[in-house]
Amino acid sequence: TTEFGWFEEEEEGYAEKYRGAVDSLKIENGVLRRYLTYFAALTRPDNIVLIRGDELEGIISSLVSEGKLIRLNGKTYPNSYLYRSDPSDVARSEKNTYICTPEREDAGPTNNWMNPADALARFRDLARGAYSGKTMYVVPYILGPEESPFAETGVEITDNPYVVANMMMITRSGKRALDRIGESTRFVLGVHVTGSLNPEERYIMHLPEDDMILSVNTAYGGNALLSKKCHALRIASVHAKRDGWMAEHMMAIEVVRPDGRAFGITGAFPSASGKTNLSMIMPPSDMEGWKAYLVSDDIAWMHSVNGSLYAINPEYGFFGVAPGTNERTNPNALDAIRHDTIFTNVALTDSGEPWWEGLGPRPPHLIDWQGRDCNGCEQAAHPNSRFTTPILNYRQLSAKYSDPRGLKVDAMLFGGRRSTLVPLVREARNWAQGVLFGAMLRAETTAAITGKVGVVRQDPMAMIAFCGYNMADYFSHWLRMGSMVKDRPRIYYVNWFRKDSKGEFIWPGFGENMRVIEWITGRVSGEITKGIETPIGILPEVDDIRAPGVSRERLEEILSVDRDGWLRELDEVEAFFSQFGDRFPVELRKEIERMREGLENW
Ligand code: GTP
Ligand code: SPV
Ligand code: MN
Repeated sequence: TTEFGWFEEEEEGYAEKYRGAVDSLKIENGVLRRYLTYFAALTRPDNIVLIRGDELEGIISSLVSEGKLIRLNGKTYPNSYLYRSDPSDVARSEKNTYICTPEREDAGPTNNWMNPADALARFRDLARGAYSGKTMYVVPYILGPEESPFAETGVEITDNPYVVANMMMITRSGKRALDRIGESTRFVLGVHVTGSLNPEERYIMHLPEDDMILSVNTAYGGNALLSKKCHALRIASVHAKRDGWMAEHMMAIEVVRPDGRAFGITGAFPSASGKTNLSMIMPPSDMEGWKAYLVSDDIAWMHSVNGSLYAINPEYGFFGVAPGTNERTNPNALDAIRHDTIFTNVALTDSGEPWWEGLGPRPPHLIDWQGRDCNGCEQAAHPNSRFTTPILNYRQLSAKYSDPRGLKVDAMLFGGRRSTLVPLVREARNWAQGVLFGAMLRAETTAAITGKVGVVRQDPMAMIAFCGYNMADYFSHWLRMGSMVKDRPRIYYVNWFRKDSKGEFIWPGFGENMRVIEWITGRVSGEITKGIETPIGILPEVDDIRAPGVSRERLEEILSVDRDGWLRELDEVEAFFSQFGDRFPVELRKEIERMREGLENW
């Protein structure tokens, strides 16, 4: 992190007052001490608490006694709690999220942009005195296995104990992180101010050149848990481009077949589109001997090692979508969230248990996510309600999770919600076409982001909201990674979300997705050589997808190519790409032309 010279006179007076408090924390890192002094002088807390690692219990019990956390049924959900966020603050808000670079072009046309100096000025106005009467918490954290050379460190400053509790669950935090930071200046600083929660004055600002994140007037998820989307994706993506690796919005699993052969698979799907569920997949009962172990449910950092690509999970816990989770769709998640879990914005039953749409039969009486009596109300849990659970609670964790090098990646998936057009699965002919698959990712929007639900939007690599720099350069970086890695993973595009004319899902999804993975392992291992070569990639022969629950007719429908539909899709994709002008890579343009020509002659 670069040192900064923006102490203002006004804060300088307060700085004197806080210098002693900061010194008493005995932090050896001089840059961090200066930051803490400055931000304390700006926000003016009553006291400062440095998180060392054993504070979680105390923070939770004080939240409980203040009535901010509700203790759930101790028999069925031991050490678990319900939190209700402000109703105006229930999802990531992309319109308030900014990449702050000196040049607008470096943020690119798909990010909101602000000049770093303006971002700091705005933050100072909104944050001044905002911690008064409160505690300033300092949370040092590590992203990645502690022993990994690929791990990064960060420090989040916040006035919000709910944020601290979540950060302590989803990152490796406390003394071990501070020790790892040592005297290094290479840590990311996040400053979070709960503030008024006024959505009109909400800002989530990223300053990649300073390794700094400033977040104000929100306390929800990815807006406030700054290690997650802000550091591990937006800031890390800038590091990754600079240093030749990949910070991706991907789940990662190790799939082991009955013959003992293991495959590393990563997958990028937009928010609330199936990453966590796929990462926790339970193979269907007739696929005896198939196993899936989790490495990551949301973010993968991938590095080239001896010519292969390896994925680590920067996180230490889940912040997963609750609705839709049940004994059939995701038994492994249900098992993990049965203890030591914070639920946010779910409904509450009369027996003190959490409830959400899709969990099972609706109890006769519920309290909804806003704490109101729910008599016949339409929605009891918020559609973006979530669980925060330590990853060590998860029963099928891969040994690769703690491996400093991570999981070797054999296949990468892209996908998203598309009720029409996009086939169940297709394989890219080569890396460049695979990059085009990712760049062409378009999906129906979900409740994970504030705004309209169900509209198709372009979301390249599921990174539209998370790439910390110009997305055209990001595409070039993907292409470059293809030449850096010799043993390149194969790239696939999947779609679990095709619907029939009645609006029902055609593909059963969840555990059944293992049948698509079975085909992928056959392709990767070279056992399945036949496939249908089409301009949009290689599709499986219908007989090569073993899906007892889906009729042949319906399977054929989701494994076909709608030529005219794809030509229209290409028009829309190209209209999206046109905003990048000359910065858009030539190689990718060639791939588009090849696909278009192929379709025209198809
Ligand atoms: P974020 O955590 O927001 O990044 O989302 P995610 O990508 O992890 O999505 P998640 O796995 O939590 O799934 C979101 C919603 O999609 C849940 O309601 C799931 O039940 C549903 N879902 C996940 N996988 C499938 C599937 O294969 N088929 C269908 N029909 N729904 C699915
Ligand atoms: C997402 O929206 O992509 C999430 C939830 O995973 S949040 O952590 O709020 O970003
Ligand atoms: Mn998720």
